[in-house]
Amino acid sequence: MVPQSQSLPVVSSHTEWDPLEEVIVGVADGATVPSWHVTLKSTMPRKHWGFFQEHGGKPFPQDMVDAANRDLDEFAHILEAEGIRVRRPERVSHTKPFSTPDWHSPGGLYTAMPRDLLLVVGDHLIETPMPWRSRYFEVHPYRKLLKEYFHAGARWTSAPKPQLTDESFDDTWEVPGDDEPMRYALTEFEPLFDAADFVRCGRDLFYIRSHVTNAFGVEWLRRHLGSEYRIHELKCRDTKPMHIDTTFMPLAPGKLLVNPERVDELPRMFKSWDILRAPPPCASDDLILYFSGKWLSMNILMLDEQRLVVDKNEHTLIRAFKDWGFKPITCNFTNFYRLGGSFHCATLDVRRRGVLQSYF
Ligand code: DAV
Repeated sequence: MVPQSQSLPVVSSHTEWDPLEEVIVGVADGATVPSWHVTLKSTMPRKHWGFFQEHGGKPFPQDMVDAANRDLDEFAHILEAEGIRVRRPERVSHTKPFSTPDWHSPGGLYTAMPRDLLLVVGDHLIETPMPWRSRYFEVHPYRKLLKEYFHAGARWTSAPKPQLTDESFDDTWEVPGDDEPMRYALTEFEPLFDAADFVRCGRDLFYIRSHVTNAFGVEWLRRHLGSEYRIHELKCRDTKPMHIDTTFMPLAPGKLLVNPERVDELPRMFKSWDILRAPPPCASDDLILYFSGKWLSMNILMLDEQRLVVDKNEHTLIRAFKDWGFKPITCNFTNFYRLGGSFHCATLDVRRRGVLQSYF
């Protein structure tokens, strides 16, 4: 039996698919080009390296921000029409420079992707130790909401604040050749991870090692969550991994969406699950994606075990979802894609109706 929402803590979400009740949707306002660093070199498309090198610290053009905000507002209205409470962070500029005793950043990034910096596991609400220096203060526009959730009873923690000195990064990192083993741009100097490298299936969490998540960070999370949870690594084929949610997306109990270009083998525990291979993305080659590839198509948001939000232009995937028995709801999101994410990245599911259980 699923409990009544009245008895749920204000922050409570165990899976990617339990019925969604409350969600934070990001805003594009104030989006700023992050400054060049080895953590960008290791993750950003090579054809856009020059863009970051040239424009770091400058705001993105206003028309691009406005168009992304139009997509976000359409998305927020769709969620509200489906009966979900939508919350938005504060709209701030990210162009202010900042420093620590060890380094300087000419600006921040954006408030567009709550998925990257906040992790909800059950009733734990965790601010994650992100390795991009430009993102050091990114949680501030969410703090008003976080304090409200705390006052309403949420358990709120922040992982150890990273120092992000040069010791945290392998400055000699180069794109590995075809036969070379994977190397990561992060060292093991301190715990580092982006929340978006993790997905939740009740007592089991899955993650990828990436250029924004090191082993020390995973160990910190494992110990923080304790013996109620099991954390499993997913091996993926990707030379510039950053975030699991364009590679591996659990959709419902027994249903897993995978990126066929990146996933060769799955943990044995998925043997009895339906493995749904995402069809090729439909985005046009003319679409300039500074931060990512086209597999943002897979970055959908489940509203429950059937309803999901998917980009209106991803015709092949929409058809596939229907064939697989889901109820896709379409939304224009191509303008938002340009900031490097889609529906899953742009949201944080604060509360989903459900209880902690094992699906394996
Ligand atoms: O190109 O698949 C997506 C990053 C989503 N936050 C990619 C990276």
